[in-house]
Amino acid sequence: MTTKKIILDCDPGHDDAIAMLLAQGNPDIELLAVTTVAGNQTLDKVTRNALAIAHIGGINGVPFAAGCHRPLVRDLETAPDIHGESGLGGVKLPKHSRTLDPRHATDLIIDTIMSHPPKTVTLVPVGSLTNIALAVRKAPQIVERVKEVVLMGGGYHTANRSAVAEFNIKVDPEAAHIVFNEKWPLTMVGLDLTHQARATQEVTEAISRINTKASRFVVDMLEFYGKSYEERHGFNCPPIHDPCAVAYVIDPTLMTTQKVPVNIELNGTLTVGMTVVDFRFPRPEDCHTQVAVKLDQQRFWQLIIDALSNIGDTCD
Ligand SMILES: [Ca+2]
Repeated sequence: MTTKKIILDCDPGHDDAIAMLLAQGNPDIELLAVTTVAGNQTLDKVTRNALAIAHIGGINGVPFAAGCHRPLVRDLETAPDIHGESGLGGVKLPKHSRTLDPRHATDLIIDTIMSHPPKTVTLVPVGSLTNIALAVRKAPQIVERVKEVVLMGGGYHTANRSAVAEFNIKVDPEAAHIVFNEKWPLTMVGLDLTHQARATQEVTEAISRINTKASRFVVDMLEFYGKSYEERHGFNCPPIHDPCAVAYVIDPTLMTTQKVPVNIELNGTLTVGMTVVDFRFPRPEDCHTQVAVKLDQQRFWQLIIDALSNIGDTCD
């Protein structure tokens, strides 16, 4: 299998952390850059968390850059109810001496895409789409240049931040509108898919048996995150959203998809941030968006477990 080159744009976040570790531990992924955006917590917190996860996962030689500290138009909304005040509640972050790339995330994204051959870099946003929207406005040539965009966000029947909107899209719908309306191939790995990726007791036990610093860190995260999800949403096993987008890049056969138009509601009185998915026939032939529908759960969790096993013990 050819290596898949990705840029991970994230807001760690428990599930973001697992997405980073999956990208690091999977041999088919080449992580080119990690960029952060305010979302689950403020930019300083999610950026600090990203660097700490890099340390735990032994992610070396990969530039990390901080991006936007707030959405394009709206005030910043964070998710302490799910991720805690630190953005990574339930774990103690290790001390390390890692530093950020001096560039703004949008510049790192643009430079990375433009310095690689056309159609070789996949953008994987798993937070709000602010950085990606700004990057595409600053350098529209990246649209033709990327291989595809595979994002975690939205949902066609399922929502979590309002009755009809998912968090990543709801907090910066204007950015999402920009990203979904550019003509690059875009896969929406939304809540309908990610709610099939539940960290069951069996999964947690399998991760626990790996017994490395990274796996113990994941188990501790899952305990906190699981409790948050139970209290906030009544789930007994929490959905692990963000790694699903990375998993799709690794192996698209893990999911079934449907090629359908998707757009973002900006003006509804009840529906701002809704990903409006048009399943009607006939489907337009030039449709550049698709939505993930069904997950092969067993193979998905095996990817996570294998990646964590591959990482081994990396930090002090
Ligand atoms: Ca995220």
